[in-house]
Amino acid sequence: MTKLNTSICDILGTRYPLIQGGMAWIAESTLASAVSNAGGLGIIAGGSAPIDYLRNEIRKCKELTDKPFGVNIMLMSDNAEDLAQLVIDEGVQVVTTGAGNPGKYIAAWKEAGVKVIPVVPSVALAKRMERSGADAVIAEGTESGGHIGENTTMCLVPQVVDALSIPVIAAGGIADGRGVAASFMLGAKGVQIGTRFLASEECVIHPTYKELVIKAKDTDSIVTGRSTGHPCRNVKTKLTKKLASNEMNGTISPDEFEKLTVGSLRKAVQDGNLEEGTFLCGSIAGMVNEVKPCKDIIEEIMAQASELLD
Ligand code: TUI
Repeated sequence: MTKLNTSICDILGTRYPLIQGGMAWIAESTLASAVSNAGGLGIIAGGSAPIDYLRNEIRKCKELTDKPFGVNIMLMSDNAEDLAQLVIDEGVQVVTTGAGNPGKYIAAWKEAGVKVIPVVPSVALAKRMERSGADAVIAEGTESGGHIGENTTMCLVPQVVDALSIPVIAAGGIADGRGVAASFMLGAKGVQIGTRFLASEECVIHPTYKELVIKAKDTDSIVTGRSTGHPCRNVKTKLTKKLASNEMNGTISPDEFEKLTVGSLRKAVQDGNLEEGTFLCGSIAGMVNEVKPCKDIIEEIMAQASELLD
């Protein structure tokens, strides 16, 4: 059986080269510890949460696993600087970042011995991250859920691999062993998976959210927020269809869009509110059809990838 033990396992201190996506409002200590206990790297999402919430989740995760786990810093958050310091103070082993350039934090993280793995949507930012001392990068294609760049996983990953000496982790559109094997063929040394874990037993989102992901077909994701410069991929619902079409025909201004969507992810995750919630998901949701424990998800993915790579 092909060993999937790569340089990413050495950097993360994990059995498998697999990182769980840092999904804001979703990825907390229950999910992160389940992924870490199953041999991947669980991630707690900082999102735009208050610092006390994140500190508490980090401490809970330490109780739930003795394996390494990480924290995602969402750089558009007003309190990103405080959260960036918190991961140092709490001795978190790995930090991933999203929605911006984490350059100004990298030296302090490295000094504290934190492994730094920024999400990048382009070769240009990937090169800057390597120069700034990142340990690896996550090249995330537009198939991903949430805030996205323009390039696809298939095009982005090999170009980032060619441009960098540090290892590259592929993300966007990966939910089974075929996606992992394909990522390896593109030169990636690991994968980040988000949407598949939405339909895990340990993911503590509203049942309506899980049901939407499980029922989604291949054509059931939609991008909103293009007019604001912050495009986000969601489950297609009455609300997201209306938002996208209003943006397209100019009947909603960026300001009105922001007003309508503020707090909408929380409404999806906690309340399952179909009228006002935005249910972020990747375009691979069509392939996610069953809720399972994280351990089963990870073992099935890795066994299939290993067999294919053989
Ligand atoms: O960050 C994500 N996914 C997210 S963050 C989020 S919360 C949010 N909600 C609404 C608007 C904005 C954020 C929900 N989902 N994925 C990682 C990711 N990072 N995707 C794209 C990027 C990215 C984009 C631009 C990373 C760096 C970047 O750099 C711009 C620059 O400053 O060079």
